[in-house]
Amino acid sequence: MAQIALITGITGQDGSYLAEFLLAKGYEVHGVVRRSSTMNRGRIDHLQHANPSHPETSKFVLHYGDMTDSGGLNRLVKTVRPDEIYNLAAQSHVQISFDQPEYTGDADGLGTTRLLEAIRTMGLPTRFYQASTSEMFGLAPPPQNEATPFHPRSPYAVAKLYAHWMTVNYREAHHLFACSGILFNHESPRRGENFVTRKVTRGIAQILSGKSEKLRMGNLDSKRDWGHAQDYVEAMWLMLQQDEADDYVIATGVTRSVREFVEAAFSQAGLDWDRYVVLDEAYLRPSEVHELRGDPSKAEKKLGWKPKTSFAQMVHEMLENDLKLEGVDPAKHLKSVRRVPAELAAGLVVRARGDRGPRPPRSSGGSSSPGCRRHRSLGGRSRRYSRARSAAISKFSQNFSLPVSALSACISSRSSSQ
Ligand code: NAP
Ligand code: G4F
Repeated sequence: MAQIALITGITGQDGSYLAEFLLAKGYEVHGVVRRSSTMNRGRIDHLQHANPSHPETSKFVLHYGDMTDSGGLNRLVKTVRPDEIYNLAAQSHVQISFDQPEYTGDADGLGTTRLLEAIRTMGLPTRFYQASTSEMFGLAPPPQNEATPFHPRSPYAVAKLYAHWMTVNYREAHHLFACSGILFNHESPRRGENFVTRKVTRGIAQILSGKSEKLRMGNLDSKRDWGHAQDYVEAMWLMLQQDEADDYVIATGVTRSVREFVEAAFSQAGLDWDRYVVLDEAYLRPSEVHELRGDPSKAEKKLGWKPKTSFAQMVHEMLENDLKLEGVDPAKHLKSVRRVPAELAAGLVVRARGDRGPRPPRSSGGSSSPGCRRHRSLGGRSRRYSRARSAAISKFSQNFSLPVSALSACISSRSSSQ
């Protein structure tokens, strides 16, 4: 018999990818949707079309519900009797949580308790996944892992921290199979339009289509560890397939500033970001999370999980999608991005900056990564090759969306250490 999963937040970025992932694994997927005056199912329409909507036979069934309504959630858990619940529903925007602190606490915090309590009181063997967040670390210095103390900086992060500890408590007190996935930022073409990455890629598309001239942004100095949402939903599933419930950090291990994201995206579109981006104080937050960089080594070791998509590929995919949505031909504007394993791209940045993250495995030649080996050979040549070297750096920088300065530093440090 097919495994049954219940996903709250199925209309969101992660919910839609997770539903695809579980359907492909043969699951019967049930999703919770909110009533709204306009249909809000663009991310899952294709799944509904592919699965005829007769609840008796369909592998994909949607139910109305809301995280603030315990009666409805109880009924759902009772009727669906899921093997696994993925609790992804949340008011997930950090800045908006400062305007709606009580609602955010209700939906994101108490909503989790309502689900846990439904499982407990019905005595079901349901496995539970809680969508926790790196925002819970807040001011704690990077790298952040499962043992890092929390210091939340927004009503959103405080609500999520409450939900995290409730998940841990139901595991310890009531022996539920309940896991908390502490996921760092993950993006995709399905990312909500008011999160920074999507705002940038949409902004570029609108500039290229002539719809707008400027992109108004907040703090460009904060740093985030950005991965691809499609890679991250696999980690959620893996957590629920283990022998024991536990909590895991899911991240790439590489951090970049918002400015670096902006530079990379504008550069892929052949634009100089300086000409278009302007500061708008409306996007500054009352309290900011300055730097997030996750250490995913526990997930790597215990779940066998690793990110698959490189930063440059992710940015490219998002730009391609948004250009098409604006009627702009990506082939005319986007630089191609070479496919490169995420670890390699990450390793290059780590080495270039010399101060962060897990090192890629050493090769017998003592070099840190194939990428750096390639550069060492360039860097070791005589001065008359310097022009060719600069050209190579520039090309490499464009292909992988890495800053030229960082690559140069990588090469210089490799050369001087030889
Ligand atoms: P998202 O795109 O904002 O999706 C949020 C989902 O929650 C939507 O389906 C939304 O429904 C639903 N929702 C919101 N309030 C609800 C309520 N009161 N009752 C029922 N459903 C409600 O978020 P995401 O990026 O997919 O993230 C998924 C989860 O992971 C969230 O809990 C988020 O906080 C957490 N998380 C995300 C990241 C990240 O970088 N993406 C990182 C760490 C943790 P509507 O479509 O009707 O609005
Ligand atoms: O894209 P953001 O809004 O994401 P944030 O605040 O990191 O939260 C996201 O990731 C969390 C995981 O760590 C999730 F839990 C959460 O649900 C959400 O998915 O902002 C990223 C950074 C911030 O430092 C912000 O101040 O970008 C900065 N920023 C600068 N200008 C901006 C803007 N953020 C937004 N949304 N809009 C701007 O114009």
